Amino acid sequence: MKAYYFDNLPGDQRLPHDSGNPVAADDLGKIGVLYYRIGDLSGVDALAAERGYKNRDEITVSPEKMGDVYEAKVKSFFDEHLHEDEEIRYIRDGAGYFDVRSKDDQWIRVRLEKDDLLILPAGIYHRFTTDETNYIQAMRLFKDEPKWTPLNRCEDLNSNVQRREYVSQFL
Ligand code: KMT
Ligand code: NI
Repeated sequence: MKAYYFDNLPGDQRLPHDSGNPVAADDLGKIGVLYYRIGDLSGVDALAAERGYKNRDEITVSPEKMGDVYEAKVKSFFDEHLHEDEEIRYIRDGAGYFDVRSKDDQWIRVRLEKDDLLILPAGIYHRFTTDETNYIQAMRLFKDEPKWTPLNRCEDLNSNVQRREYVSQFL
């Protein structure tokens, strides 16, 4: 894991866009973003049990796996959005970037690789992209039916329950 402020320069979203201004894991915690490095599935099982997660699946984001829709998928993952559930991702292979909004609404880029696990709280604005290798395999954990419908950023979401809870707890 490596986290830093996004440089906001134009160019391919899959490039690092590293401003050179790092962000510590502790500071991610202050906006509710939790990072763990977990070497084997028993560690994930323990975390899942502790947080009441019963279900999981695996997704591969790559042109090989997704074919013609890959480019469109990667673009849509990169639209700023929130979810009404936590988003837990455990990276099994490859790499990618989750961008999360800081307290002052800047983008913080979090690079994840194999064995990195990230928890994004419900209600945080974020986006995702693959890197230049165009390949990531991730496990997604969920409690029951996943409520991962991406809700794109807009004024109306200011009154969304999960957004309000996130704002009152962390911002
Ligand atoms: C998401 O929520 O945008 C994703 O799960 C992207 C693929 S998983 C690395
Ligand atoms: Ni998301």
